[in-house]
Amino acid sequence: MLPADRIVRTTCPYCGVGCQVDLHVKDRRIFRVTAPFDVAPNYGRLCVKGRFGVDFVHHPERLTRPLVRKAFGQRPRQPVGLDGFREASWDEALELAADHLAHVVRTRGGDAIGTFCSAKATNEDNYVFQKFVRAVLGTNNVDHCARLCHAASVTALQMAIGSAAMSNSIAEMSRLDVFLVTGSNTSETHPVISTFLREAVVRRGAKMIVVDPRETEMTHFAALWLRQRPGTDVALFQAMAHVIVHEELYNADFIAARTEGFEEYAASLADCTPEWAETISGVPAEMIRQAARLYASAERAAIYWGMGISQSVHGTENALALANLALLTGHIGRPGTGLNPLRGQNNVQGCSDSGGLPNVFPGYRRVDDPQVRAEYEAAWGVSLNPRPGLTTMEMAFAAEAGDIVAYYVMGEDPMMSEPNLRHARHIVEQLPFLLVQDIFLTPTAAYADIILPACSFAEKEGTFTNTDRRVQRVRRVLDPPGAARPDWEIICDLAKRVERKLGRTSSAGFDYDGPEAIWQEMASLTPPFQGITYARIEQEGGVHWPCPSPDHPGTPYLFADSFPRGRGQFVSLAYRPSAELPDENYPFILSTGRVLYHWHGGAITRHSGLDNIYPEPVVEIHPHDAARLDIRPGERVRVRSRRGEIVVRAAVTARSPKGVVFIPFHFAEAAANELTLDLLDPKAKIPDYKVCAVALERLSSP
Ligand SMILES: Nc1nc2c(c(=O)[nH]1)N[C@H]1C(S)=C(S)[C@@H](COP(=O)(O)OP(=O)(O)OC[C@H]3O[C@@H](n4cnc5c(=O)[nH]c(N)nc54)[C@H](O)[C@@H]3O)O[C@H]1N2
Ligand SMILES: Nc1nc2c(c(=O)[nH]1)N[C@H]1C(S)=C(S)[C@@H](COP(=O)(O)OP(=O)(O)OC[C@H]3O[C@@H](n4cnc5c(=O)[nH]c(N)nc54)[C@H](O)[C@@H]3O)O[C@H]1N2
Ligand code: SF4
Ligand SMILES: [Mo]
Repeated sequence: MLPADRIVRTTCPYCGVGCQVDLHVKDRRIFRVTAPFDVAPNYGRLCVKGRFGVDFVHHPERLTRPLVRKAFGQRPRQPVGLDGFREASWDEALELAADHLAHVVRTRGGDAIGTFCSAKATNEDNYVFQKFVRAVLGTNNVDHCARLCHAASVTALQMAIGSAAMSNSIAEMSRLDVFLVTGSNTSETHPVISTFLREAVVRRGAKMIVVDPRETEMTHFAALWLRQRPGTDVALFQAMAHVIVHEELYNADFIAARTEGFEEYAASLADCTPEWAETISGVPAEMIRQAARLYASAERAAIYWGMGISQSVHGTENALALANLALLTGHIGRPGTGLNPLRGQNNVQGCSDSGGLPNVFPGYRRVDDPQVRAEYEAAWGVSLNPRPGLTTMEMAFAAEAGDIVAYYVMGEDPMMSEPNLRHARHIVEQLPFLLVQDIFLTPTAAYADIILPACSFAEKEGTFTNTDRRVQRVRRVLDPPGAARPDWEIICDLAKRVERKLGRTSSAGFDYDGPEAIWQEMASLTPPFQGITYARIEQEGGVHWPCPSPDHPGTPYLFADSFPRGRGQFVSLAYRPSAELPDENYPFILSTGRVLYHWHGGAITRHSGLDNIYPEPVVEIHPHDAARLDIRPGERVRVRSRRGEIVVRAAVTARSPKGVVFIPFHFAEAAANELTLDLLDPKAKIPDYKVCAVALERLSSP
């Protein structure tokens, strides 16, 4: 083994588990990744991405210079490769970008600009990003991929209890008693968490209930696996609630002390019998009863969920159905109980916490609350726009209508991650100005007028906040490639130039010594962070917010005494079918999602060694359906929806149920989002990535 020049402790850049890693560096290359065995949250464990997937930082295609489109200003804009851009100095690129943004602010107002911050970037990057957007551009149009992710969970939990963060810590997982996992392919998407969950089952005899249409590694460890038809969760969970009410398995003391709306809600369940739910979901009524009894009569029971719940046109109702179960049984507010939306990106929790949302400042304080706004106006020395901004998909629709004329996209790849890509592309082709800040030339950057090259996690300092609200450090291990700069530094430079061009006499403040100073400013304005400092993270490895003062220990589990909204609110629900169901022309349900080795649009994993392990997309087809269509394993198949088509090879497997095909959305050459539907959940504005209708046709032999 080579002796390392340096070993630097930092946080894995992939998923929300937030594993602590030691990067071993020799001759300016990371040649080995290990995990400290004595540190939370992973205690020595890593998945394949953390262990072998961080080599993307060394990829020769990393962006190293600011780039300006050669055909600057031509419409419709076409996607171009590197040869469609010319290199520019930072000064030229930022002046040009600032000119365009300032021009829009002057002529149309800041609300004509749409911005996307990044769940891949640090808290500090995102704090200055939203500060720039609100204080300089004068709009609240700032959002990020959380909208395409747990938006429905957030909306539902706000309604039910007033806070959307995961209630429990990762540390509690291996001591669980009974727990329900639904809509989460945990072993591929939160792999280290899945090892703690499985440990609870294997070592401690915990009982896991899995509710998922698709077979995953988790289903192999389940005491009960309820395999519902996609999109039928509300019926199934309402029936579980029906059983709990009718068999009087609910927690009357908890309901009386800590909830409201029980009577009305209980009455609304009258017709939601397990037999009714069986006709809708296909899950045998008896299994629904067993699941209800197991969950309700446990001493402690927790619920974990992912995108199968959230990414639906009735995602808010799905998540409310789960919240109702926890309120009925009082399985919340004690260790080993609770409601846990597993957060996906390394810093999606932190990006939201740091104000990367259209309706709130950092710490979820509303932009339309005059008192809160006054605090920020005083701190930043500017007057602020009181109107909540637009969400991700609303910005796209506003751009289509011509109400938004410029986009600033930092660390997101909407031309891979948004639904119905043909439509999404059409919007971007017409957009007057597109500024992208990324580490690779992504399908989105290919449309940019100007590309700003950013540092990756390995080249900058800062913090990420993982899924259990633990604020952890990101440390610089490498020099930036070429002229790339940390995101926060780029934003500050751009912000000052826009301020100058707008003729502002004083600045909202973009001169920071570094990320620590940014953290201090954010924490001073955000009560739940006030006890968290870099020095403390250094000592403790990480601190769970809320942590309101330096002597506060941090909060690993929430809601011990009360909910942020006071009492927990029961919400009556009605089952509604999915927005697009199979028919004669499009006879299959398409479900999209993830595989272990890849990340979203593939920007980073396809520039890593992981791409050799899983080099191409497949469509999973049930053997019964494959036989009917005469499709053999490995054959090329055309998959069509009302919106587009792609060609992929067939993987014949019973993992997905009959009539349902699954395609991962990581591959630009056959992007699943060419097919998906851009209808939204009316409350949370999240699209349905889990149910749309497609047709399959065999093309040829492999
Ligand atoms: N390897 C890898 N890991 C990742 C990511 C990645 O891209 N790659 N992304 C990260 C991000 S941002 C996120 S949000 C998480 C997502 O993590 P997950 O939510 O675990 O990821 P998905 O693949 O979207 O899987 C969703 C699950 O929902 C199930 N499902 C489908 N339809 C339904 C339904 O109607 N009801 C229910 N109850 N379930 C259904 C699917 O069968 C699948 O098991 O993963 C994070 N981790
Ligand atoms: N069909 C389908 N579509 C989906 C989903 C699905 O299940 N099915 N899931 C949705 C979900 S849950 C999510 S979260 C979204 C994710 O959607 P996106 O957030 O758009 O996807 P990523 O590919 O993670 O984009 C991150 C970008 O940041 C860049 N990057 C990495 N590190 C840095 C950095 O430090 N600085 C900067 N500036 N850039 C950086 C990467 O190169 C990449 O281009 O996709 C959504 N889309
Ligand atoms: S589980 Fe998540 S945080 Fe941990 S190593 Fe894997 S991708 Fe990284
Ligand atoms: Mo996500």
